[in-house]
Amino acid sequence: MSGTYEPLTESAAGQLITRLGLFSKEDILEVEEIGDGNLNLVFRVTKTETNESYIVKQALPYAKVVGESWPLTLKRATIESQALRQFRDLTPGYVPNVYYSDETLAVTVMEDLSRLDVVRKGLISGKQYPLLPKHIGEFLGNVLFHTSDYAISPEAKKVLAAKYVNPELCKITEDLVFTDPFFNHDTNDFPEELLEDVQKIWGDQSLLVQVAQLKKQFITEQEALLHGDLHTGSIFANEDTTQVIDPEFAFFGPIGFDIGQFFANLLLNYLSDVERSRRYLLDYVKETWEVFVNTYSTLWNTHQVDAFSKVEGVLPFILEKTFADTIGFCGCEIIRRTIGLAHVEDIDSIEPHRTQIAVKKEALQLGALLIKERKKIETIDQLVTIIQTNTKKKEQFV
Ligand code: SR1
Ligand code: MG
Repeated sequence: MSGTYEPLTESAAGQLITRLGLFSKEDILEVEEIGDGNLNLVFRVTKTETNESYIVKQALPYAKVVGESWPLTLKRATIESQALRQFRDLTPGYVPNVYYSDETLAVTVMEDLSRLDVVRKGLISGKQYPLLPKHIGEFLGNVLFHTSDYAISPEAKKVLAAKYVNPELCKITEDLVFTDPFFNHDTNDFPEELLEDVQKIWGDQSLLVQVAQLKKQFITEQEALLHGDLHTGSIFANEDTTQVIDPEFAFFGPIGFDIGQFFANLLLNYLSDVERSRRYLLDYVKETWEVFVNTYSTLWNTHQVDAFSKVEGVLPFILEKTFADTIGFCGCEIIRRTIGLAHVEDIDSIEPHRTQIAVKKEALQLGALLIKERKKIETIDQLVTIIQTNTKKKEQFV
């Protein structure tokens, strides 16, 4: 089916669905480009008679958020469809169905999830998703265990990791999450009222040493298959369902990265509301960690293939390391979403402007604190207390 690459139009997206036999030639189709992310085209193709629909996602050969001056590999579409299928095999309830993928066209055809909310949008509007932490904790526990050296042989793991070599997308994260926000780089984007706080970050040598450690871990540790961009815009949900999408940044890396990115995006939403406590978001952080630990530990005790599985102290060592990494990666994500290239609506939409600035200052302080203190925080309850006692929200809502 492939031919040569060209960006799809709405009518070409509809024709693709018909050619695949998902709808017939007689069907009247409505096609809409609904992509609001940083990188891709996303079409919804709906059969008007029944309202059934499919999503056609296509990678563009450049980063949409910047423009054609930032070329980007189309291979990410193959990584994404491969990862979606892999995640669905490991956690069938939490990932949409992929019906078709084409490497040349950089296209993935998948289940339409528009019956659900994009979690970021829902959280901004004050909605709650009580099962989100359980579902994401189980998703993470399963994927991060089953793709690691503790579940598969070292040979199988290396063969699998080779399928997820994703240098260009990893470079984006290395630059945008771990490097640029910590230096005076032209990709950064922040209001002038933050300059003093930002300069404090750039000049904080002890912070920079810690960020360098985290960046080194991101680059060198191949613990398991990561989603690679697990923010709340990569998750759809309602009160009983959760679906993880968009793993084009997938690669083998340190497992705390996915958990930390998820926590950071919950916390940015937590900080964004200066009128209500949004305590439930701290409960989500706590429950996600607890469910992750339970899921991972159960799999460790029942599916471990490594000789060290029964040695007392090995699992706690892994979990302690992952916890510290999670907190550190969480801090980096909070800082980059506040002053780096790719922002989040949770805090960028705060009005009035002076409140937005106050929240952003708080986010920067919290991010730096988490990075620096990560190895001293021993339990998830301590983490929650530290977040509460180091943000102004505490003063308002206790
Ligand atoms: C140029 S891409 C900017 C950001 O969008 C993606 O969703 C990733 O988070 C990336 O860092
Ligand atoms: Mg994305």
